[in-house]
Amino acid sequence: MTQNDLRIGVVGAGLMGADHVTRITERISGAVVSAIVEPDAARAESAVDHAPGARAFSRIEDALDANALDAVLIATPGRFHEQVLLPALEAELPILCEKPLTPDSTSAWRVLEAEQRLARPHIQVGFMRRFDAEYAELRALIASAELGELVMLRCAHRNPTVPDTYTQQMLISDSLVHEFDVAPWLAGSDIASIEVKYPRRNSLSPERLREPILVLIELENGVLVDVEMNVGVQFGYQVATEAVFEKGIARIGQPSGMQTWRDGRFSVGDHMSFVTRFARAYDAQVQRWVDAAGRLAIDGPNAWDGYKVALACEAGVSALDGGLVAIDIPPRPAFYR
Ligand code: ISE
Repeated sequence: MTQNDLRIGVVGAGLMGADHVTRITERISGAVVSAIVEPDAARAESAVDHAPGARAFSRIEDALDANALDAVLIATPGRFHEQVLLPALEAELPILCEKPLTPDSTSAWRVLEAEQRLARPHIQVGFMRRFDAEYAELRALIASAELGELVMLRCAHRNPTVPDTYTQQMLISDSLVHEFDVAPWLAGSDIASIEVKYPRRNSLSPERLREPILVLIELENGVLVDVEMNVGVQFGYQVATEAVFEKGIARIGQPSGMQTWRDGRFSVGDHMSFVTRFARAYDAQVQRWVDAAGRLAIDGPNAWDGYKVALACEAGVSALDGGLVAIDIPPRPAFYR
């Protein structure tokens, strides 16, 4: 640790929190994990083992009172975000908040109100796909209009399995939440409406889930986005997009691991989890957030983006019951321009 390192408090030491602790300790420059905020003692202890010198706290308030951190990375489940965001904003600390900002638009709005009491935005939301090199390349291609206008995005979002805690609504609020951020970011237009269709159910999925689902997202500029949201594919983790232009097609997210020829077969390595599929994107996201903190700025999706996604999630959850659900986005506060 050097004297100028940003002292990060990681809140939540589950799968993503633990992954961020290792990332910051081993791969991020200019930062150190100085505090772990985690009520589960075993998890906290294991996270501290990977972050030499870090102190464990069970509440964010205690870490703040002890002056144990300069910045906060929130990796708890979304329903606990607001209770960490509000004190962290009050302390005027840089914040990287894993998606979703909060689970619903009313609480997200409260967070926006609290943030607007400060001189500038402090919250960056963890939509890591924006930091994936292929997504960035596709966005540049769309903006260049080299292949004409974008007309459609055809997306596949596939998980091998999901944990027992995963509910039907989480198809939208935990998984599709990423497409609600990244599709408008790629296409340069907000979401106008959402519709959900049900193909034949995967009989191998847990009984509580009616999936896969096919989601149709219409953007304000007329681009139509379809997403196969499929969380029981067993074979691997895939997030792929095909962009259909007026005079060309572009594809990203295809398997890109080792190619093997053996026993009369050709195969390509693929991922089993978002932790490896997006590892480089997570690294880039955290590094850019750390670097931006030094300039008193953020460098990625802000809380207003998080709010718009919260509106889309609400509409998406209601579209699970059938019909097309329109979204009404209020005017963007000047603070976020
Ligand atoms: C998980 O929480 C993520 O954020 C992953 O990116 C997504 O693919 C998965 O479906 C979610 O459960």
